[in-house]
Amino acid sequence: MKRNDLQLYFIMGTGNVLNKKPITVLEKALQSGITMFQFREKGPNTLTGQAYENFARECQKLCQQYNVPFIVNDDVELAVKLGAEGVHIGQEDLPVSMVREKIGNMILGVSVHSQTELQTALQYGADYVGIGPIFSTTSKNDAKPPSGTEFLQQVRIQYPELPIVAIGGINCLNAHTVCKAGADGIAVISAICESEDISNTVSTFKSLFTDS
Ligand code: 3NM
Repeated sequence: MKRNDLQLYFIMGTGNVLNKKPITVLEKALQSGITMFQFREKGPNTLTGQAYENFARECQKLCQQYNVPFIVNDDVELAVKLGAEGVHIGQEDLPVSMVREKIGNMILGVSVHSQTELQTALQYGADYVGIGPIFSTTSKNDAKPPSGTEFLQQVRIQYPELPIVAIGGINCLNAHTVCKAGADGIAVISAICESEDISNTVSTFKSLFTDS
């Protein structure tokens, strides 16, 4: 994978979007220049069965039109079935080794919160790691307490070439701190799902990682 693909990593499921059509939000985000997308259909009242798969396919098709990698959260079977570009897993999901075995050389992203988790992820060939929640978030029910940027900074110093994406409570006002701490990019849900002006939000975020 290209490290630059992590610059602005948008994550969305139907549960994250109020008063708008989720697919319209994704299309606007793609038009505006997001660099990676994660399909994350989790939480109460989310789609199941055929509707779940259909929505995933719809999102994938749009990502293909914009040439943006389509990553599936957790659901390895779905990722393989759809021929997604990759899978992202947390620590509650299948072990990293098992996921790597099932997905071959697809992109594998792993959320890590400690050295031990980081070492396991690297041992089994994670292509990138997600570090968070940097700030407090309301988008993940079981999120850990906010960690700040210390661990992120440590990992960057330890592994200068490792693709790292920061996540959790990141918005246009605080994103510069994770950029300074060494992240290759940011992953966001609410900053885009709840934006009144997606195009402006996307360019604000991207300018942090492209201007220096
Ligand atoms: N994972 P928002 S925080 C999906 O810490 C997710 O691993 C996290 O949403 C982690 O941008 C998070 O709205 C939610 O804060 C990110």
